[in-house]
Amino acid sequence: MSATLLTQLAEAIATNAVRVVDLTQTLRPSTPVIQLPPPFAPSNPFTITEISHYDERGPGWYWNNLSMGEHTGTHFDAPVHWVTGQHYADGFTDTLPVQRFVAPACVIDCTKEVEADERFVMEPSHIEAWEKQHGKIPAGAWVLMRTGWSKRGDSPAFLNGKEDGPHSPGPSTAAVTFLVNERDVNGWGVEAVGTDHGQAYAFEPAFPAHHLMHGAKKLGLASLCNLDQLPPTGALLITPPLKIEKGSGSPLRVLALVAG
Ligand code: 23J
Ligand code: MN
Repeated sequence: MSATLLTQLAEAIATNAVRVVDLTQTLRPSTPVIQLPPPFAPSNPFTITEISHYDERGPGWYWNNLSMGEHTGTHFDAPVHWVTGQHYADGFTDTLPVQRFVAPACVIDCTKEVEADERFVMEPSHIEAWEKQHGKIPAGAWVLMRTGWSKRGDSPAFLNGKEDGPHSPGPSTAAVTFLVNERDVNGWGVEAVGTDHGQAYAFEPAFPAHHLMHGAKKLGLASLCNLDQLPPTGALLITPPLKIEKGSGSPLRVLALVAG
């Protein structure tokens, strides 16, 4: 390993030969939070209150108190988030190997399909079609589902709750099974509020992106944006969650390094 590799990378970032793309939604009180039906316990929204603002409470400094659920806004799902990943001692935000927070990304563009059907289900056939064009998804890569969903911002259309639950896109059980068993991915990332399809409570198993990914110690990313600024292959993601002791996930800043 040569020192010049990192020197060259620093130079490329400084000159914009390698772009740094922000895949993070702004965290604010209007940030949509996943709504679970009763009897399930709700997650708190994001709140921010001033401690001081160059005033009598602190004349020389500005700072805030924060409160939120771990799974708020652009956030990271750790393996222990799901009951299927509960036994992984190295599956918490504070115990995951940090190498897993730096990994390449494959971006599958489902924008057109989701424009036609907001309940689009991504199947193995979509992954196979992508691989025909862009090559095999390498072990240890993130797979990101680009849908354009982030353009809905903080509006009600982002959660898109209906009488039969949220109408939002996501992967089928077969697609998740393929990515876990046949491709050994690092994790699965989406633009919607959660990694699973809006109707995934009715899939078998329920919530396959959570059940199967986390059961195999894979990671999750939700509420991503700016995926339209990424190439199908070649981006490098930087995704360290907060080091919460025994954390199941956390809001985070997601950055992508993109050459050219
Ligand atoms: C808890 C229960 C169900 C779901 C979720 C959380 C998420 O999507 C999440 O943020 O991990 S579907
Ligand atoms: Mn989550």
